[in-house]
Amino acid sequence: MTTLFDPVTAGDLHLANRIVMAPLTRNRAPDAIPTPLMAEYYTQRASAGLLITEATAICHEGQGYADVPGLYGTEQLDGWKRVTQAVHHAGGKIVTQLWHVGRVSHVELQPHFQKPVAPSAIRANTKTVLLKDGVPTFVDTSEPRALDAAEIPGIVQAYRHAAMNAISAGFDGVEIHAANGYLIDQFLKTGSNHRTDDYGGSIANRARLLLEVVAAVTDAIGGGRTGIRLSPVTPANDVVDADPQPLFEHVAHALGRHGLAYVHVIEGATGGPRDLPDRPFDYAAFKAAYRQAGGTGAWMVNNGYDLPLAQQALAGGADLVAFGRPYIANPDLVARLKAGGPFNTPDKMTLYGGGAQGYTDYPTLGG
Ligand code: 8OZ
Repeated sequence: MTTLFDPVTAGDLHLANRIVMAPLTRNRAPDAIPTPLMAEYYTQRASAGLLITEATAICHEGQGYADVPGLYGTEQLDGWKRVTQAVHHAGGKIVTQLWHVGRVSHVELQPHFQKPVAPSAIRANTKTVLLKDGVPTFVDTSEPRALDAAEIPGIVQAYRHAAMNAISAGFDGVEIHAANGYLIDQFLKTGSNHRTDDYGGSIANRARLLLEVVAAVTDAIGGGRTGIRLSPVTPANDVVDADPQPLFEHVAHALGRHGLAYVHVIEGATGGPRDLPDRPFDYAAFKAAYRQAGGTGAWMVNNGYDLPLAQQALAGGADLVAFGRPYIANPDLVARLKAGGPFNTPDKMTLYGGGAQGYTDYPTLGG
């Protein structure tokens, strides 16, 4: 029987085990520049088969929260080089998550205080985080403006460029963040996309931006170094689709052709219930659509997993299991899962922003 501790190959990525550190926003990168403390944090967790960095903005317009990192400036890339070198030195593998927040932003975070961009000029009923006198403060997102179709090639180009930057900064690959109500997910779903051009209306049109981004990134760095994160039914950041099953089966089918390293699926509500009675979804049919289309990437599952549920997922055909909250407080999660625990509990007060406290100071087993 396959266990979480067995090695696996995901595209070009040869992973020592099937335990993945999920992307976790921690807001500790002032001026969007990764710090030496971040290098320490990721290195502490390098025994994971794969580390996925916190969501990282591909361009200034893609920024939506205070002190999240970027992948578009020289100093940002120098900061990431320190992270990837330290993780590789510790024997780990690390990909970065390519992020454009779309409408989940605030004018204060945008170039020249401009409106955030979105498929349609519909405000997300959600909060973002600004720093007020250094204190993280939740605020409503700003009213966005609808992107002109002529601007979309520039956005696709920003993803391509960020993917190339990621490789030059030493990452083993990238994960395209197409989940959780950010730009790509806003285009996918009917609640946030009211466009009447080639990027709105039909399923094929709403999936067009996602597939253009996948084509550009895989063309730039290779499908074997590219993963994608999807959340078919999450209500995170106020997204909803009227009929997610055919939408995501279309996406899965189209992804099958791109030779991706992995597909990363958030089951249910991000960080919340796995089963949503008002948003039913057949994940097995979604995966079958991907395999039927020739998709050979690793299938990565996420949301609320513990050891028994993870083993059940592997027995059911998943290849990788991503752990989010457990990785906040357990840098040696692999060893702890192997030992059957115990597990440290994360401190909610130090999740977003701050320094070493609640970040790099969680103890390992026996130390
Ligand atoms: C928590 C806080 C801010 C951003 C996501 C990037 O949900 C995030 C995020 C999570 O994907």
